[in-house]
Amino acid sequence: MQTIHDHFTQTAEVMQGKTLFERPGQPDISFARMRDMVERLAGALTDLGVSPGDRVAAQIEKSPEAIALYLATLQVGGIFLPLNPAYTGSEIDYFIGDAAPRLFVCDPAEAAGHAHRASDALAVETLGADGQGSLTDRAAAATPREDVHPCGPDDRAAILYTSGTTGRSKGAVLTHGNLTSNTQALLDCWRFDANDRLIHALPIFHTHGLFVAANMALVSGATMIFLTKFDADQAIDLMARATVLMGVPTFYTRLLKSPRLDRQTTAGMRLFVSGSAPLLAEDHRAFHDRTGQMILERYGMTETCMIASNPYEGARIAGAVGMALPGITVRITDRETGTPLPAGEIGLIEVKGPNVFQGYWNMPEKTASEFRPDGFFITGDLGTIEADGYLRIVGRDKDLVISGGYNVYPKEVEEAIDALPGVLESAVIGLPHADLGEAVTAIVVAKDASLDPDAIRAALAGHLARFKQPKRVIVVDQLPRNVMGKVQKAELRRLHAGLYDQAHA
Ligand code: MCA
Ligand code: AMP
Repeated sequence: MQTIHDHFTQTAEVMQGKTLFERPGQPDISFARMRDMVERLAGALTDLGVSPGDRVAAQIEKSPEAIALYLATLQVGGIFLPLNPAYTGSEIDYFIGDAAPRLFVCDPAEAAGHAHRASDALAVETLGADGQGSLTDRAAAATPREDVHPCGPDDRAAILYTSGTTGRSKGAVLTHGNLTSNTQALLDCWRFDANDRLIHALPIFHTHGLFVAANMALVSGATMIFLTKFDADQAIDLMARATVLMGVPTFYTRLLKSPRLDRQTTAGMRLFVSGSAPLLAEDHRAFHDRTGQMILERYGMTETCMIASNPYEGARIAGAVGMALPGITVRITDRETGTPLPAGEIGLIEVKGPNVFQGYWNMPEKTASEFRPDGFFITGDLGTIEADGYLRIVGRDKDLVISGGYNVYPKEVEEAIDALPGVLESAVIGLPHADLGEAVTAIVVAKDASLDPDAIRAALAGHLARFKQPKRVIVVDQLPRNVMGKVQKAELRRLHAGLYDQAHA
C-alpha cells in the first residue's frame, strides 16, 4: 500500500512548480520546494536519532514547515504526535511522559521553558510560525534523504491525544492504512482534485485540519490557501480565488454574521464542508438562502477519521450527517445490550472499517472496552439511521462538551476545580452558545464561606488550556442529584440554558 508520504512524493513529482501553499503577504511554496523541505527534514530527523517507530512530538504554530515535519516523520517511519500550542506545561508533561517521544519540537519563544526536558533519550528542537528555528538550521545542514522507510497499512503513523471520561487523556494510534484509506474515500466522495483551491483556516494538530484538509491537498495536488487562523472577512475576500472551504460550525456561524456573505461573494466556490460538531439546522438553511449553496455536513472522530458524509450529488440534509463512506460500516445498537437496532430507532453509533484506529497508546484495557467482540468501535455518540439511509446524530452517551470544534471532557475540568481551596465539588456542563455551539460552564459548590467565581477562573488559567477553561463559573448551594446520588447534568443544563443568550463571553 502507499502511505500519505508516498502519495505526496508522487504528486510532487507530477506537480513540480505548482503552488502547494499560498499565504497572504508571503511567498508561495511549490510542491517541489515542499518535497525538498521534507527530504532535508528527514535527514535532520535521522541525525537526531529518530528511528522507525519513534515518536516525534510537535507543539508548534501552524506553518508549511510544520506540515513538512509531519511528512518527514512518516518518511523515516516515525510516529507523528501533534500537540495544541494552547496546552500548558503540566499538560505537556503528561503527553511526553506517556508517549516517550525521541524528539520534542516547540516554538522558539517557549524553548527556555522546555529546555529541562532534553536528555539522552529526548532531543528538544525549535520551529517557529515563520519556519525558523533550530530544527530548520539542522535541516539546512543535513544531507537530504530520498530513501523512504517502507510502511504497511498496520504500521503506526500518528498519535492524537483525546481527553478521556476518566480524566486521563488517551493517545489514539492511527495507522498508515487509516490515513490513506480515509483520504482516498474523501477525495472520491467530495470530487476533490488538483484543480481545487482550499481555504485552510483550521489548526493542524487535529484530524480535521491535518488528516482531512491537508492530506487531501497533499495527495491530490490541490493548492492550500494557508491561513494561521479563521477570520470571516478574510475568508470571504479569498472565496473569489478558492473552490472549497472546510470548517467547524463556528466558521459558518461567523460567516453568516457578515452582510458580505451572498451569492456573488461565494459564486466561485463549489463546496463548503462542515464537521467536528453539530451544525445548526437553521445555519444550514440560512446559508443556503444567502448563497444558494448547501453546506455538506460530515461526521468523524479522532479514533475513526471520517465516518459518514452527506452526498456530493444528491440531497444534503440539514441535521443529518449522511451515509457511511465507502468501505465503512455503521450500525446503531441498543445502549444496554449492544444488540443492533432496526432503522429509525435511536442507539449507540458503532463503526467498523479501514478508518478505525488501532487502539489507545499503552492502554490495552481501555482499547478493549471500546470495541465489540466483532470489531465494531463504540463511538459514544447517539444516533439513528432512518429509512432514507441517512445517519442523524441525536446526542452523546459520553460526558463531553464541544466548544468551537474543540473537545472538552468535563471530568478533567472538574478535577482541576475540585483541587482548588474552598471548593467542595463541581459539575462542568456545556451550555448553548451562539458562537461556539457550546460553552464550557462550571457549577461550583463552596466548602463553607463564599467563593469568588473570578478567582476560580483565574486559578485555572495556569492549569488548563484556554479553550477548556469555563467561560462562566456559577456558585450554588448544592448540585441536583438523582436517587443514586449521581449529579443530574441534564437538569443543570435545563436550569442554566439561557445563560449565554445575551452575550458571547
Ligand atoms: C478560542 N477560544 C476558545 C476557542 N477558541 N474558547 C473556547 N472554545 C474554542 N474553540 C478562546 C481564545 O483563547 C480567546 O480567549 C477567546 O476564546 C476568544 O477567541 P476568538 O478570537 O474568538 O477565537 P478564535 O481564535 O477565532 O477561534 C475560534 C475558532 C477556533 C475559529 C472556532 O477555536 C477553531 O479554529 N476551532 C477549530 C477546532 C478544530 O479544528 N476542531 C477539529 C477537531 P482569550 O480572549 O481569553 O484569549 S477534529 C474533530 O473534532 C473530529 C475528528 C472531526 O470530526 O473533525
Ligand atoms: P474528537 O474526539 O475531537 O475527534 O471529536 C469527535 C466527536 O465530535 C464525535 O464523537 C462527535 O460527538 C462530534 N462530531 C464530529 N462531527 C460531528 C457532526 N457533524 N455532528 C455532530 N457531532 C459531530
